[in-house]
Amino acid sequence: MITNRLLAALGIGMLVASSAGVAFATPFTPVLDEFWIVKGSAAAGSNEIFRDSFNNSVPPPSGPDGPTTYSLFGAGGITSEAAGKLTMTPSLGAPTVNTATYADVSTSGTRLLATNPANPNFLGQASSFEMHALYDMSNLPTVQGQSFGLHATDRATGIGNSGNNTYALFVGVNTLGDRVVALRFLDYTTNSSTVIGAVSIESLLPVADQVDLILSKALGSSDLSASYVLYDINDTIVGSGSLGANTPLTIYNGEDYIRAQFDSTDRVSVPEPATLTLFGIGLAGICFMRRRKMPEGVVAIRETGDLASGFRSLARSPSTQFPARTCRPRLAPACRPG
Ligand SMILES: [Ca+2]
Ligand SMILES: [Ca+2]
Repeated sequence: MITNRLLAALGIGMLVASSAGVAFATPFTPVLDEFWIVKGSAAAGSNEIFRDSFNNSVPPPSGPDGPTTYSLFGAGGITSEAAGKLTMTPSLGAPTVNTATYADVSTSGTRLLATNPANPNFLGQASSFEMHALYDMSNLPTVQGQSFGLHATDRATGIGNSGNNTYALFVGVNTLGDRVVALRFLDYTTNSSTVIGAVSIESLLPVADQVDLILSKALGSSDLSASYVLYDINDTIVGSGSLGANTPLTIYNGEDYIRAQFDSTDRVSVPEPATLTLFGIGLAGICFMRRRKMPEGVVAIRETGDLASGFRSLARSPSTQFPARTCRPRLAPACRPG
């Protein structure tokens, strides 16, 4: 049954979305080249359980597992799939976080993984896995609030199918205006988020063609690892590193499994002072409705893409060489695991 509260929330939400999506003259349109998951380890033998190369011109929610491969958030922000590239326009997505002066608008796709522990696709604590999002570096964020990235979110059956935290590995812009690879922790228990680490990649931008964002987990561990690899046009590694190496990236707190999500966010200005109150009420209503009617794979608080909060206090993670555990997919299919 559609309640008055839902109608009010939806109506104001649409007003916000339509009036807020005009903040930047040139829309931010990040491009995702590939999204894949490998289960297992080099020692135990690995198996690629999922890969979307975005090469059939049918955009998400369709994917390799059929027409409902993904759960979409902000579906309007998925703007095209062509020639092996998924282009997003997050300003056309859904508003998520706001202050008095801005709103973050995002779009995301969450792969609907198997929920049965017996299924080989199940990403439980007992398994080891890597999830990858390979982004094109031609469409980069230019201002704070714009980002593209990879999220790992825990899920639990029996408690509303939601866990208590997410790790977001993304390319964004810091307070100095530098492009960075950053790692953010989202805590749904305290409804807060923290930047764990960020590394500037500004000096590599002239040669970087693609960035592989990787969230992985070792066998039996409760913690994730976050890393990235930058490639040039000849698929030579020009930069790599890890984030949060000195911080336990604990994600299993008794939850059952992990889901992988690609995500992009843009920032739009809040239109009129007179509408701020309605804006807040509308978003609160939407959040409330989402909290109660949250589709699988969608979480109530989200990465803002804003590196300002907590950025001064973050410790730069040591830049370590990332071991080449899987071949770069687009040029070396023969090297793919499994
Ligand atoms: Ca497709
Ligand atoms: Ca957790």
